[in-house]
Amino acid sequence: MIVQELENVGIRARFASVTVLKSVLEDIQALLGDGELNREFYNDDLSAFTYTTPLTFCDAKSLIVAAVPSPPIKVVFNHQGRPIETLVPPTYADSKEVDDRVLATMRRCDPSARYERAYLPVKTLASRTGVILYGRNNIGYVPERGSYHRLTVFFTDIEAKETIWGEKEMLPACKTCWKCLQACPNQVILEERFLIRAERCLTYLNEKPSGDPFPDWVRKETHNALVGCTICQRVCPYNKNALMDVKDGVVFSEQETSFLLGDFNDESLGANVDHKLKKVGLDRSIFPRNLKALMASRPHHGPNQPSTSVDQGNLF
Ligand code: B12
Ligand code: SF4
Ligand code: SF4
Repeated sequence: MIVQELENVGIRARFASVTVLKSVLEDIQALLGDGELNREFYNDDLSAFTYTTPLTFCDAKSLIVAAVPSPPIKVVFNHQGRPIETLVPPTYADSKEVDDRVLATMRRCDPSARYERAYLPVKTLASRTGVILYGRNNIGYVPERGSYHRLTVFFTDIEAKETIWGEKEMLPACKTCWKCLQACPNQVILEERFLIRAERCLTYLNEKPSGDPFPDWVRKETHNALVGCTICQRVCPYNKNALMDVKDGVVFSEQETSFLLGDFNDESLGANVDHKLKKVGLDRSIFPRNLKALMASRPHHGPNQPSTSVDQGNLF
């Protein structure tokens, strides 16, 4: 019933008993044991997951895993008399909105049940429950709908009628395609093994605090989004029918842009800037590094010439 209701609003979802948690932990630990997972990356990004029911919800019986379509967002900065249009890729801006949408649909269906957000490696769960297939780029693809989805997972006290817990599967289209591997600027996607080298991914580097400079081997022309990276999804033929309209986000004035670039130190702008950033799922921690890198990656437009409008071919 819940799965069908979610499907009716365009969300692919599956239930799984909480007994699968042990298996999720084993999947991650096996890669660590084999030495495939980089230890620093594991400590930074994966060590905070907890593979048990929460203390506040010990009698949770199952997990609901969901994939929700997520659009990219346009963010405009004004600098030296010209607008600079940038992109926030899918999944950054809408975490609360996505969770609220899934929760509202579940509550409408079963108001007496309890739901609590879970913090788990959600691609592994979504793959083994059949919500997604893995692309060679290691991103989750909803069959026929593509990769531009945010994944989320909730504990609930509803008993799972059946748990499908299959093997992780690759998108059949990837068997004869290497486009993402060829396009990745940082050689993150490999021929000889499935697991990407996440520690080299542009996203891993540009989500770090701004005080961490990009390593020298990152080419300046490869920066393509305010945070994250869209290259391996944009070149993917399986996504060709999944392109979404870019949603308008926020516009930063000349002063606010200079403030974010660190050129203009007037903390009275801080609250407004923070509010705008929050609207698109960001905060000041990635500034000025990412904006400077993005500006340096663009062809020069001349002093008063406006940049071209967001071109999906270039930016998304
Ligand atoms: C850590 C993390 C990162 C890291 C590492 C990414 C990675 N691939 O692990 C960094 C910072 C690099 C990153 C980057 C991005 N991320 Co990220 N990230 C996460 C996070 C927090 C955990 C992912 C994780 O568990 N990694 C650990 C590895 C070991 O797990 P895994 O990739 O699933 O690996 C499995 C497979 O390799 C499989 N496997 C092993 N061998 C084989 C062999 C075969 C044949 C097969 C099929 C499978 C298989 O086993 C592994 C374990 O089960 C999740 C959120 C969450 N709570 O889960 C978001 C998440 C995965 N990220 C997401 C996104 C969108 C991105 C970016 C596109 C950035 C962006 N937003 O623009 C890039 C994409 C980079 C890429 N090519 O994967 C989305 C993905 C949505 C989707 N449709 O899949 C998530 C789910 C966030 C969300 N809530 O929606 N991310
Ligand atoms: S670009 Fe090709 S290999 Fe990469 S995920 Fe898409 S279909 Fe698979
Ligand atoms: S997100 Fe960018 S850097 Fe990371 S694997 Fe994809 S193309 Fe490579």
